[in-house]
Amino acid sequence: MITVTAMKWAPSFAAGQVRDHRVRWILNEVGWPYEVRLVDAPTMKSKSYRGDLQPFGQLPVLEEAGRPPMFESGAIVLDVAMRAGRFIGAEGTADRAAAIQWVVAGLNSIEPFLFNVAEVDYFMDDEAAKAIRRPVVVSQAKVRLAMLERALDGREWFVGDAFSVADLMMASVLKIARNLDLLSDVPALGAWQQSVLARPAHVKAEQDQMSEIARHSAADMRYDAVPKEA
Ligand SMILES: N[C@@H](CCC(=O)N[C@@H](CS)C(=O)NCC(=O)O)C(=O)O
Repeated sequence: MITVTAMKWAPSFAAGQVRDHRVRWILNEVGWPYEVRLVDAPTMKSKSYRGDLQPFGQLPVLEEAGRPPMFESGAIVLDVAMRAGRFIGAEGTADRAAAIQWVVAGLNSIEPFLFNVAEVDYFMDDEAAKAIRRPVVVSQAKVRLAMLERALDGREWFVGDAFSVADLMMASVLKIARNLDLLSDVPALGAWQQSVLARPAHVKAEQDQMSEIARHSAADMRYDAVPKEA
């Protein structure tokens, strides 16, 4: 049996977007059953978790009997798709290379720009510093999103003529942009994302994560019990 690690609770801006939703999504797409292990902050930050599961004290982690545990949501999505032989093109083909390329582009060339805006909106307290930084990072993110919309060029899928991990990862990454209202200038990209997120495998992944979060509270994360050295 596969186990996916997820947070007991997350703040409302993150509910439905915590990165384990990507792992649940690909597992739902390929039809592999899995269990979810909900963890709190002291567990994630513990020496044993970092030593055995995720060196940075984060999630998701995919655990599976007979295999070493795996971290990094992008790596897990790629690995599951390759092992299932679905949604990633055949081995050695140009479609597989392009699918991998777009997964990495989502994580490496789009997500950091969106995260810069998220950091300002969700984590910066200094209002004066925020007022200076926000327009800069919003503008940079919007330029990137416009480039992405041009690259998609009205196609239904990023690679070939079918849904692939490229679409999964890009639509997942763009959830941050939707939450931050950054998609208004790229309506075609926004509409494309909506259609990909409507896939039942994603809807279930998101709903499952959100309902687990709704059943818990911030106190269940026990942030005050995180070991000092973490
Ligand atoms: N690059 C990693 C990022 C993992 C990550 O940032 N996870 C967040 C949840 S989305 C986390 O564990 N946050 C809790 C923390 O850092 O304490 C991945 O894609 O798996």
